[in-house]
Amino acid sequence: MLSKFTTAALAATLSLAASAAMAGAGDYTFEPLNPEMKKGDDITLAIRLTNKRTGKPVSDAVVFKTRVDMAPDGMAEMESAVTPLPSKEPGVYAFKTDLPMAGRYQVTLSAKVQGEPDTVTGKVIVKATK
Ligand SMILES: [Cu+2]
Repeated sequence: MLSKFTTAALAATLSLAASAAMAGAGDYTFEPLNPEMKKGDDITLAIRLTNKRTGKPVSDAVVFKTRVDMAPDGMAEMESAVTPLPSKEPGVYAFKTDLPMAGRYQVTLSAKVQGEPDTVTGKVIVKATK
Protein backbone atom coordinates (compact mmCIF):
# COMPACT_ATOMS: atom_id res chain seq x y z
CA MET A 1 0.00 0.00 0.00
CA LEU A 2 1.28 3.46 -0.83
CA SER A 3 1.77 6.00 1.90
CA LYS A 4 0.15 9.40 1.54
CA PHE A 5 3.54 10.92 0.80
CA THR A 6 4.38 8.41 -1.92
CA THR A 7 0.99 8.94 -3.52
CA ALA A 8 1.51 12.70 -3.59
CA ALA A 9 5.03 12.32 -5.02
CA LEU A 10 3.74 9.88 -7.60
CA ALA A 11 0.95 12.26 -8.58
CA ALA A 12 3.45 15.11 -8.93
CA THR A 13 5.71 12.95 -11.09
CA LEU A 14 2.80 11.89 -13.26
CA SER A 15 1.62 15.46 -13.78
CA LEU A 16 5.16 16.53 -14.70
CA ALA A 17 5.35 13.70 -17.21
CA ALA A 18 1.96 14.69 -18.59
CA SER A 19 2.95 18.30 -19.09
CA ALA A 20 6.20 17.26 -20.75
CA ALA A 21 4.27 14.95 -23.06
CA MET A 22 1.90 17.78 -23.88
CA ALA A 23 4.71 20.15 -24.80
CA GLY A 24 3.86 21.32 -28.24
CA ALA A 25 2.01 23.84 -30.27
CA GLY A 26 0.75 25.61 -27.16
CA ASP A 27 4.27 26.50 -26.06
CA TYR A 28 4.51 29.42 -28.45
CA THR A 29 3.16 32.90 -28.30
CA PHE A 30 2.78 35.66 -30.88
CA GLU A 31 3.09 39.27 -29.75
CA PRO A 32 2.99 42.52 -31.70
CA LEU A 33 6.06 44.73 -31.47
CA ASN A 34 3.75 47.73 -31.63
CA PRO A 35 0.27 47.07 -30.24
CA GLU A 36 -0.91 50.50 -31.39
CA MET A 37 -0.34 52.46 -34.60
CA LYS A 38 -1.93 55.07 -36.81
CA LYS A 39 -4.56 53.82 -39.26
CA GLY A 40 -3.68 53.84 -42.92
CA ASP A 41 -2.61 51.81 -45.93
CA ASP A 42 0.62 49.85 -46.26
CA ILE A 43 1.12 49.50 -42.54
CA THR A 44 3.92 47.22 -41.38
CA LEU A 45 2.89 44.76 -38.71
CA ALA A 46 5.79 43.16 -36.87
CA ILE A 47 4.98 40.13 -34.75
CA ARG A 48 7.38 38.27 -32.53
CA LEU A 49 7.08 34.53 -32.06
CA THR A 50 8.46 33.32 -28.73
CA ASN A 51 8.93 29.88 -27.24
CA LYS A 52 7.32 30.26 -23.81
CA ARG A 53 9.39 27.43 -22.34
CA THR A 54 12.74 28.91 -23.25
CA GLY A 55 11.71 32.56 -23.51
CA LYS A 56 13.61 32.71 -26.79
CA PRO A 57 12.41 34.08 -30.13
CA VAL A 58 11.66 31.43 -32.75
CA SER A 59 13.51 32.43 -35.90
CA ASP A 60 12.94 29.37 -38.08
CA ALA A 61 9.16 29.38 -38.32
CA VAL A 62 7.27 29.52 -41.58
CA VAL A 63 4.12 31.58 -41.23
CA PHE A 64 1.94 30.11 -43.95
CA LYS A 65 -1.41 31.71 -43.16
CA THR A 66 -2.21 35.19 -41.94
CA ARG A 67 -5.55 36.92 -41.65
CA VAL A 68 -6.22 40.46 -40.57
CA ASP A 69 -9.78 41.48 -39.75
CA MET A 70 -11.74 43.67 -37.38
CA ALA A 71 -13.39 40.84 -35.44
CA PRO A 72 -12.58 42.47 -32.06
CA ASP A 73 -14.84 45.38 -33.01
CA GLY A 74 -17.61 43.21 -34.46
CA MET A 75 -16.42 43.52 -38.06
CA ALA A 76 -15.01 40.07 -38.78
CA GLU A 77 -16.03 40.50 -42.42
CA MET A 78 -13.78 43.55 -42.71
CA GLU A 79 -10.66 41.74 -43.85
CA SER A 80 -7.44 43.26 -45.14
CA ALA A 81 -5.01 41.69 -47.58
CA VAL A 82 -1.68 40.69 -46.02
CA THR A 83 1.71 40.51 -47.72
CA PRO A 84 4.73 38.99 -45.97
CA LEU A 85 7.79 41.22 -45.65
CA PRO A 86 11.38 40.16 -45.03
CA SER A 87 12.21 39.76 -41.37
CA LYS A 88 14.61 42.32 -39.92
CA GLU A 89 15.10 40.61 -36.58
CA PRO A 90 15.30 36.93 -35.59
CA GLY A 91 11.91 35.68 -34.44
CA VAL A 92 10.08 38.72 -35.77
CA TYR A 93 7.73 38.20 -38.70
CA ALA A 94 6.67 41.27 -40.64
CA PHE A 95 3.67 41.84 -42.85
CA LYS A 96 2.25 44.65 -44.89
CA THR A 97 -1.46 45.31 -44.56
CA ASP A 98 -4.08 48.04 -44.53
CA LEU A 99 -5.75 49.28 -41.38
CA PRO A 100 -8.33 51.55 -43.03
CA MET A 101 -10.29 52.60 -39.96
CA ALA A 102 -9.55 53.30 -36.34
CA GLY A 103 -10.28 50.38 -34.04
CA ARG A 104 -9.03 46.97 -33.08
CA TYR A 105 -7.75 44.43 -35.55
CA GLN A 106 -7.17 40.75 -35.03
CA VAL A 107 -4.21 39.09 -36.68
CA THR A 108 -4.61 35.32 -36.91
CA LEU A 109 -1.42 33.42 -37.72
CA SER A 110 -0.63 29.80 -38.54
CA ALA A 111 2.98 28.71 -38.55
CA LYS A 112 5.18 25.69 -38.92
CA VAL A 113 7.97 25.59 -36.37
CA GLN A 114 10.97 23.34 -36.89
CA GLY A 115 10.75 20.23 -34.68
CA GLU A 116 7.11 20.88 -33.85
CA PRO A 117 4.75 18.48 -35.62
CA ASP A 118 1.59 20.48 -34.90
CA THR A 119 0.73 23.78 -36.51
CA VAL A 120 1.35 26.68 -34.19
CA THR A 121 -1.49 29.18 -34.25
CA GLY A 122 -1.99 32.45 -32.52
CA LYS A 123 -4.07 35.58 -32.41
CA VAL A 124 -2.76 39.07 -31.88
CA ILE A 125 -4.78 42.23 -31.37
CA VAL A 126 -3.49 45.56 -32.59
CA LYS A 127 -5.17 48.92 -32.38
CA ALA A 128 -5.28 51.53 -35.10
CA THR A 129 -5.79 55.13 -34.06
CA LYS A 130 -7.08 58.11 -36.06
CU1 LIG B 1 -14.02 48.25 -39.40
